Amino acid sequence: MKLFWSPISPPCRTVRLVLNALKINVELQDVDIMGISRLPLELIRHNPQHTVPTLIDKGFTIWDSHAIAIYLVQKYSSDQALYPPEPEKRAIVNQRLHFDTGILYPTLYNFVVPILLRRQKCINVSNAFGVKQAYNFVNAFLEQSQWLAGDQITLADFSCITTLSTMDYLLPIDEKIHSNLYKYLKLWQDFPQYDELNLQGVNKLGKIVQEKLIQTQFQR
Ligand SMILES: N[C@@H](CCC(=O)N[C@@H](CS)C(=O)NCC(=O)O)C(=O)O
Repeated sequence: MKLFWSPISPPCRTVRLVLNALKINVELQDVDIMGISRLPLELIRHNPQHTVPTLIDKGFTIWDSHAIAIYLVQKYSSDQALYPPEPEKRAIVNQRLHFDTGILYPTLYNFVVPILLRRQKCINVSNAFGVKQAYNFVNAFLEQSQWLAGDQITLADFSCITTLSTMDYLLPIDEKIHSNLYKYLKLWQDFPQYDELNLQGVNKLGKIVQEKLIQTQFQR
């Protein structure tokens, strides 16, 4: 099994967390998503969108972190707890997965990409507001339970944590305003290999964003 990935990409870190939770070994191929070196031909050939994460498993190719995560649990896990089969429980997990695709990740993307690729010189107020609004939503999801879709960890958590922790690096979550969310991020710190599989990539992307902001401040 081969994964095209990048440590700075939140959806790639989600897939690494899921692979690790399911104890699946994978060959990793690092892709330069900042566009300095060329994309691997194998990725271009298999995924017309050229995005990471992309997984190739014995000739079967699948991309999009949410689709990959569901595939891995359904194909390789005897325990379906990460993606519970009961319709109501699964519906909640699905809602959170779509929330990540449709709201959380695009909010982070809109915040970061203009700084990384379009020479935006400072943090845009409306993009920062979007991040705070996303924090409000997730804080409300966590009113009833410690994990995002109930009392047990599910794929909903694996998907949203990588986006949320990246946002937290850039706009730190205020314990007084978003206390549930603040506790939720702390909860993850005990997760096996969380630092290696997620936080190292969060720090890497965070530092690149900070350096870009400093560089562009001094450019005309
Ligand atoms: N919804 C997708 C997002 C994938 C995505 O946008 N990946 C970015 C990196 S975070 C990428 O490959 N960007 C390079 C490109 O679009 O060419 C997922 O969850 O996997």
